[in-house]
Amino acid sequence: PQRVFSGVQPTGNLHLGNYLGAITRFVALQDDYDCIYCVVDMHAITQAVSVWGGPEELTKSTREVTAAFIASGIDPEKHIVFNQSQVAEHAELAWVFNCVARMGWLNRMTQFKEKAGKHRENASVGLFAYPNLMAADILVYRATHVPVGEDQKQHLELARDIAQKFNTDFADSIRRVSGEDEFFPLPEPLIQGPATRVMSLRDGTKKMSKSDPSDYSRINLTDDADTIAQKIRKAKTDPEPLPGEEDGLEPRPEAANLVGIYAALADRSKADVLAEFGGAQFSTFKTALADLSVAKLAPIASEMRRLRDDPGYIDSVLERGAGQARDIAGPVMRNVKDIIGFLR
Ligand code: AQP
Repeated sequence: PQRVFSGVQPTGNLHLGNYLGAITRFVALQDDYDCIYCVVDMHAITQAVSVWGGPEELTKSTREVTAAFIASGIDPEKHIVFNQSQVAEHAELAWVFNCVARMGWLNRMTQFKEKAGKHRENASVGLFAYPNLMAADILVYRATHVPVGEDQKQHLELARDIAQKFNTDFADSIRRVSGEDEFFPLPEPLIQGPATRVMSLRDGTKKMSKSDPSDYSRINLTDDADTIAQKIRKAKTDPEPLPGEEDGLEPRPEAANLVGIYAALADRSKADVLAEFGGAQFSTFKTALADLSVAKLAPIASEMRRLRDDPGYIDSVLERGAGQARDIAGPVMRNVKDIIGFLR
């Protein structure tokens, strides 16, 4: 089978957007692909220490994302689950990619602009080079498919550009070393379904995000039933009842978001959800959405709590996964060195 790679940052507040946009897809791909799911702790430190919370918080969040993976149904016995910093090849290949990618390519990345904000001079070099590390994460396993939310699409296109430039720049050497025409595959994004972009509950034009200062903007995977219900009750809406057709959602970002969340959680299409709730008031729809959210998320939260009490188990999963990851990344990186001409 073909290989899938994807990652989630351990930066706290794992939310419904991460769950629907990423983790549920990771789960769904397990039958058809060899999957590598990574807690990308080296990406987490690209932002200010105050954002990722410092050493204790990073360790805790790394275990928490791992617990969320397992609680959501990722099977670490069948697939590889590990944290990025345990496999040195990620950083090694990222350096090579720093020298393949062009400044102009990275200058176009909208996530850097959003995260660096107005004070770009104060952003870390790592935040700027983040997409190069992400390309290395994927390509060090020569992964072909990458399930991500829509916000990561631009980064994935950059990974393809890097793979292509490497393949072209070193074409002769690649043929000599590996006998292939192309060393790196061009990885494809897997972005489908009704919730590829879950928006903030306070503002339907902003994506739901870990770093939003308002906790009411997101549903955290660890929220209890009352908190989930309250956040949905308070979610921003407009005064109109729900439309009967999808077209009617277009000028109404908050309504579109809540319907999209419902559809994704229920594994139904938006049209199907609107066929049921079209004409209903938000109060009615929000009650149904809260009930559905609690039904889907409460078992995950309780399994995460159980796993939290067993950090030894989580750590052993990550250690074993890292060993398996190294077994794949090591030979690829040795080939890369030979292709470039690094003596070893
Ligand atoms: N709102 C979202 N809707 C759908 N998918 C989302 N993802 C994130 N937010 C949404 C997807 O979750 C995966 C892991 O994301 P990440 O933690 O590695 O990084 P991120 O995208 O930076 O997450 P946040 O919550 O948006 O963090 P901050 O606040 O730091 O910007 C990815 O596949 C992503 O697409």
